[in-house]
Amino acid sequence: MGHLSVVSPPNTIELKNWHLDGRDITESEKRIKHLHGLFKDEESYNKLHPETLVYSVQAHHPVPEGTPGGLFFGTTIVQPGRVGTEYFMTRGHSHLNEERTEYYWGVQGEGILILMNKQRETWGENIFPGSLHFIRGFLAHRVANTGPTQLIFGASWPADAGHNYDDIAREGFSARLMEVSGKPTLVSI
Ligand code: PAN
Ligand code: ZN
Repeated sequence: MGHLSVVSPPNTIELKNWHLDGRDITESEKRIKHLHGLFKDEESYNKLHPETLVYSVQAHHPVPEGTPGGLFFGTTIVQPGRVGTEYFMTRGHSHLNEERTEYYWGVQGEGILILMNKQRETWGENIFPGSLHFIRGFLAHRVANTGPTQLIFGASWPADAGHNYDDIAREGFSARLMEVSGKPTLVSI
């Protein structure tokens, strides 16, 4: 970049599916074998092929993790599927820096953003193409795919948010999203 120069940006988004291209992008995949203990029905979990893909994430990290004022940007694809009657979902986390907020938005498919506050009250917001979700601070968040096709959503979060997976791994959310009488339903645990 130089004074008066006009250049192409280092990154692009494929607007059909929000696939990210360019520099500073990380990719990660979560398969059934990586998600021990996440789903309620262990018998059904053990019957699934360990390599079954559950979700994948691309994230653009233009500044180092922890940079005050920095922003990250990502695309998550959750595959359609269930473990027993529980929908495929992300692990879920709160931010280590608990007051840090985040935007999610729906790109493709249908799902539910599951939110839980510090009092362990849990609720959901429908995700659909064009839905916009502001995740307030202090909320644990996770996404389940409730439809027959891939669920794709975008996210942007502060570079100094950090991710706390331990609390959710240990205590879970206070409700699980299950199919009950053919409908996605938050069921208290
Ligand atoms: C998202 C999530 C992404 C995957 O980018 O990290 O959807 O979910 P888990 O991190 O819970 O596995 C985000 O919320 N970043 O803060
Ligand atoms: Zn987050």
